[in-house]
This record gives sequence, structure tokens and C-alpha cells, in this order.
Amino acid sequence: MKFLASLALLASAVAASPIVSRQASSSNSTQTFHLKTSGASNEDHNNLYVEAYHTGAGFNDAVLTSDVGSAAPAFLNGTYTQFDLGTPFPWGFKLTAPNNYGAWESVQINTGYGTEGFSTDGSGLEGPEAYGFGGWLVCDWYHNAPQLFYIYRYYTPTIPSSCSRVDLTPEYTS
Ligand SMILES: *[C@@H]1O[C@H](CO)[C@@H](O)[C@H](O)[C@H]1NC(C)=O
Ligand SMILES: CC(=O)N[C@H]1CO[C@H](CO)[C@@H](O)[C@@H]1O
Repeated sequence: MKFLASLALLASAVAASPIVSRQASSSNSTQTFHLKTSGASNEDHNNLYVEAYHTGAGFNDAVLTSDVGSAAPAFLNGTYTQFDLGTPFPWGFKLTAPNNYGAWESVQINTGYGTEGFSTDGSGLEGPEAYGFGGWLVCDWYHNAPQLFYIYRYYTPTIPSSCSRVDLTPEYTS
């Protein structure tokens, strides 16, 4: 009974939080990792982990946290980067298409498999060539947290002082 009561408490705490918390993994065939930042000129943007920030049913923005416990466990499925958010349905890294003349674009974690064309070259995660992927960008942004974007390689970005280019490296958990 005590156990059930604390479970109920936990469930309501989770429901009230905008952050989709880490839950037990259900897939057994792939290596799971957390995506970790490095190489930023701003030290505050290094050693952060990708986390899903709930923005609507089935939608999250990719933000960053220093707390690996709340990071979103990821795995590669072919060229999709998927996340295990503890639901029976899949979540994928979804890049916003570069069709608004922006020098960088947003990155989401939405239901489904996300955007195809990711690869790891042994050091870091690279985004799809078809989207003009030109690297990862972290900016202190409107969720009161550092947020992940990707650079569109065909424009020269003027990087604001609140943003840094970063590498995203898988840190394997299994
Ligand atoms: C991997 O992606 C394929 C579709 O491309 C899908 O059918 C399959 O269920 C995915 N695997 C996992 C573990 O989500
Ligand atoms: C529950 C589950 O996902 N089982 C899978 C574990 O991995 C083997 C081999 O990859 C699959 O055949 C199972 O279906």
C-alpha cells in the first residue's frame, strides 16, 4: 500500500513536470546512449545532456541539462536517432526543415522516428546532409535552459554571445 501510494505520488509529480523524465528502457537490441555536449567556447555549454522538454502532445524541444539522470536515453535505428521516453511508441530527433532562410533551425524530439540521415563518425553525431546540416548550436533560450539547434551550412551564421557551437557525442550507458 505504501508502495502504491508513493507510485501515485510519483505519477502525479511526473505529470506536473514539463520535463519528460527518464524511464526504464524497453528495447534490447541496440546500444543506448546519452548525447553529451563538448567543444563549446562557453564552458557552461559543455558536459550537458540532451533532454526532452514537453511542448505539446507528442512534441518536445531538445534542451540540455547537466543532470544525466533526467537526460533522454537515445539509440540509433538505422539512420534515425530515436529516444526511449518510456512509452510504447517511438520518439525521434526531428530537425525543422531549413525552409525559412534561417542560419540555424530548431531540433525537436517528437513521436515517430524523426528525421533520417544521422550518423556517428566515431566522435560525434552528425545530422543529415539533405538538411544542410552544418553542426550543432546551443543557445540559452526561452525554456530557461540551454536549447539545441542545428546550423544550416549554406548560410554563414553570426553566432550570438548566448550561443556556442558544440559537438554532440554519444556517452554509452549499455
Ligand atoms: C526502427 O525503425 C523502423 C522504421 O524505419 C521501425 O519499423 C522499427 O520499429 C524501429 N525500431 C525501433 C526499436 O523503434
Ligand atoms: C522484447 C524485445 O524487444 N525482444 C527482442 C530482443 O532482441 C532480439 C534480437 O535482437 C529480438 O529478436 C527480440 O524480439
